[in-house]
Amino acid sequence: MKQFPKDFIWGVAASSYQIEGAADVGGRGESIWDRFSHTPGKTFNGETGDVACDHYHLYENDVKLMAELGVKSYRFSIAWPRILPRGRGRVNEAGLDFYDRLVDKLIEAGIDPLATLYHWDLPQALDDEGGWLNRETADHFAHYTDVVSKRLGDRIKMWGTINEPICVAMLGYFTGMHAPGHQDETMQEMNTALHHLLLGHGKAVRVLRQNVPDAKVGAMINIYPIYPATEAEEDKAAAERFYMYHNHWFTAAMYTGEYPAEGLRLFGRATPDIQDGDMDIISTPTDYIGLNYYSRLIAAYDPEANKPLQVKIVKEPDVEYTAMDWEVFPDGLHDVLTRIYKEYKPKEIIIAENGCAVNDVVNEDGKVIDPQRVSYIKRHIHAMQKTMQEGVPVKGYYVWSLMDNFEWSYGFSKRFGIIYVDYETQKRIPKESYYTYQKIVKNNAIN
Ligand code: IFM
Repeated sequence: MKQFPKDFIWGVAASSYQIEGAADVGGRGESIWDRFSHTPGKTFNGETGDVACDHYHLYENDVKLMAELGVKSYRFSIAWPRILPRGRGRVNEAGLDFYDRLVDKLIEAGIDPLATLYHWDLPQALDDEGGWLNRETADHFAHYTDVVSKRLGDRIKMWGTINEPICVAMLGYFTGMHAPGHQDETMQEMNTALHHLLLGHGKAVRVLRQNVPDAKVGAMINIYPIYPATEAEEDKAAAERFYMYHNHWFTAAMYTGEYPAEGLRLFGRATPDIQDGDMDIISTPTDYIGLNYYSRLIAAYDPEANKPLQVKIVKEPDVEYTAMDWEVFPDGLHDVLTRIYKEYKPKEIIIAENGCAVNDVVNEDGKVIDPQRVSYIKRHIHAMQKTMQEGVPVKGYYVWSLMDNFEWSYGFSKRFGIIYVDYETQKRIPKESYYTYQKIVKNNAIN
């Protein structure tokens, strides 16, 4: 048995659009994901988050399951259009009331809330004014943060500003796979959206400092270790270029107040409009960095690939993949954590997401046995522990996800939960991985 520190935070994570449902309930406004998922051809089978796990109505039961699991913390996100149906202006009290009830239930159950403010459900009304391409969205985000933190800051002491900005920007403004579905090959939109997201992050940190001085504040970045496909110099350089854009872009901006010079040079005209003072705002000090880790990437130089990165992602044959077709590579967690810590020395790190999709089925006994997920979670916790023993300050670990949910453009076809959800009946069935994690949490140790 390898023990964890007494105050180690074990948690589970989920996000508003992926689980809440109740899309038209309690005065919630339309989000870009409502619009996108209702557009034919955008999601698997045209599935939407209209109902999802109906967590909006079933949250008490879900908190009970978390309490039985024994976790100390629940990372959820707040749906901006529930609070400000048009993104700014009128505040919807019923939306705040929902999170009030949820937070009270969590605290009653001894579970600390960690609220993420932006997990992708931008109010549609703001997208109509340009969304993240519009600099003012960063100010609206700060205002929304003000409203939410004034109401909930007496009980929520851990906040995350934005989740996975690279996904918002790359999938939302370059590949078009996510809302709002833009496909700008020049990458200008992607870089502009990223800059405004980061600006929103910095402004939100400042608001949170004012409203909840005793809170811990950070952002959630999805990180990939990126390895070259071969030892050839051009593959090594391609891997570094991709690493620079996937990881350094954020960590450098947040910790040094500068985007990587190499990135700015490469992107040339497709760089954002950085105004005086922006980088100071973006690098407002935080208390922790949330890192989401799932897999590694292997990169090769490809002169035909989109400029300026010119990178092709290659796959290792004959190794283990998840139902997302993501390689299982626990050592990558160790490698990337070590590198980020060495380069930026964040005060505290939390693994804000880690988990895997499996094609789970309910067996004849009504159980869900998911050995691949059990093994995935255990191997990643081992890798994290090894990194901690080498001196990297990881303070918490959150399984993605509490329960199966709406996996964005994949709809409900990918199951990431440690609790199975029968979407017809809304019945929850804790999987084998739930009981494995329960033991790890209870023992505060892994064997
Ligand atoms: O479901 C997503 C989550 O919303 C953000 N991080 C990755 C998860 C799995 O794809």
